[in-house]
Amino acid sequence: MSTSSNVAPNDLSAFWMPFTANRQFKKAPRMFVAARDMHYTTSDGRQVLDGTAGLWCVNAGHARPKIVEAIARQAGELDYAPAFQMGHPKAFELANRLVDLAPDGLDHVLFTNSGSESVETALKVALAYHRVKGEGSRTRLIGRERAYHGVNFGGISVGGIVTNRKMFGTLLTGVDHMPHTHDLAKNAFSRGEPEHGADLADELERIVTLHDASTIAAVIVEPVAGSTGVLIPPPGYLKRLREITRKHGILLIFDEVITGYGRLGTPFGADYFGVTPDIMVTAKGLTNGVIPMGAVMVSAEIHDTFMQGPEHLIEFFHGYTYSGNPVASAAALATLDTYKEEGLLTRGAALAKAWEDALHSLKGLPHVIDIRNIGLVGAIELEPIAGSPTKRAFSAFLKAYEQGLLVRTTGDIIALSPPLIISESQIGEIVSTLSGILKTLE
Ligand code: PXG
Repeated sequence: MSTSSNVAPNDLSAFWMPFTANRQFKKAPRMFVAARDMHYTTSDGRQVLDGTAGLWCVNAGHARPKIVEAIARQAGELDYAPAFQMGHPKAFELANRLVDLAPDGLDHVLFTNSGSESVETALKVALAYHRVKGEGSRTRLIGRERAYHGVNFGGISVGGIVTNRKMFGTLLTGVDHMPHTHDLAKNAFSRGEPEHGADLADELERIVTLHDASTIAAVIVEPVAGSTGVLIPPPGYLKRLREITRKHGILLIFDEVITGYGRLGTPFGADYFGVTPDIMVTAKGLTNGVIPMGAVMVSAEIHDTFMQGPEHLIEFFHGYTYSGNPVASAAALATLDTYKEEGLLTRGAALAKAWEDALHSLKGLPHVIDIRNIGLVGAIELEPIAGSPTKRAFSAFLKAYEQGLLVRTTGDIIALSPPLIISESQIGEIVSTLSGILKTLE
């Protein structure tokens, strides 16, 4: 029996952990018991520098007082209000704040509880929008190879990561995929946007020609693909997708679950690339990761299309028990305040050059076949061990953890995305720890 005073319980079997090598973990558990600013504390009392903002979400750093206080206050004042047919002020206030922050043209917000739910919400809005408009033949959804759009059925259908798809049957029908833009042969060790590959956007024209535009509802892409190993689009690629979708009456959805809330040094990826989608999917940094919440921003054109017919009728049959939950809304408002007060949504731009130079100093170390960076995102791609893909990067992850640094790995790629409060000396610390590890990797 474990009690609440047990910081490191020894019976770990009941919790089937997500996206984790469960047996490996439970033999040698890695437990965090506290966190503040840039650091976690482990159950054995060590400090670990957070090189990943948790899972790309703790953009303002850990245990920020304003957010902690807002959650406590809200839970004591109005803990829950029904999400359907009732309201509470903070959800409306938050929606207005998000519309102000989002690129011009995204004027309405639907709330969810995660990135995965935000993706499903966006895909359903897109399908229903065309149907309400009288273009119900537009049912196809176009994603991209290597894309990550969460783990629900719509998201894995438009997603392009085979391990996340192959176990789960036939998925959604009527989905097609564009090629990804990752090209090591041409673009290895690019700083920022890689030079080659903008023409890959024209693959969308080929898909439109194959299926006909009248059958296609939406195209969904991550402005920068994160989970799959930080794949940065070539200059002009996203603009071209915007032109093609607009020309054919297809909605463009940006999945900004990772690129949103300052990760690239701009509030959203849309701002960084100067391309505004019709729908923007967000989560993670919205509440600094503290309380689950997502937000989907849509254009006035989409929203207004639904607002017709008798006024007592529900316009869109979708939503969650916790859409716009009061405590989550309070957490998000305090998070946005923190971002604003500390200039965090643009701090990544000021640090980007130092970050880029630090990461690229690892070029030439053993096994390093590519280094990529944009804003405060980085990736170091390693040559896989022959016959044992992922093992080399995973052992780098384990060594980093032992040496007081948290990184993420996907395949044989080490991904980095520190909280936006990181100092230049902490950037140096990340790189020097990794440098030592890369020199000793098998
Ligand atoms: N879209 C994108 C682009 C994401 O990156 C999701 C949707 C799903 O969000 P939820 O909240 O349902 O997990 C994500 C999530 C990693 C990592 O280390 C990335 C994510 C989640 C966990 C780990 O790359 N992205």
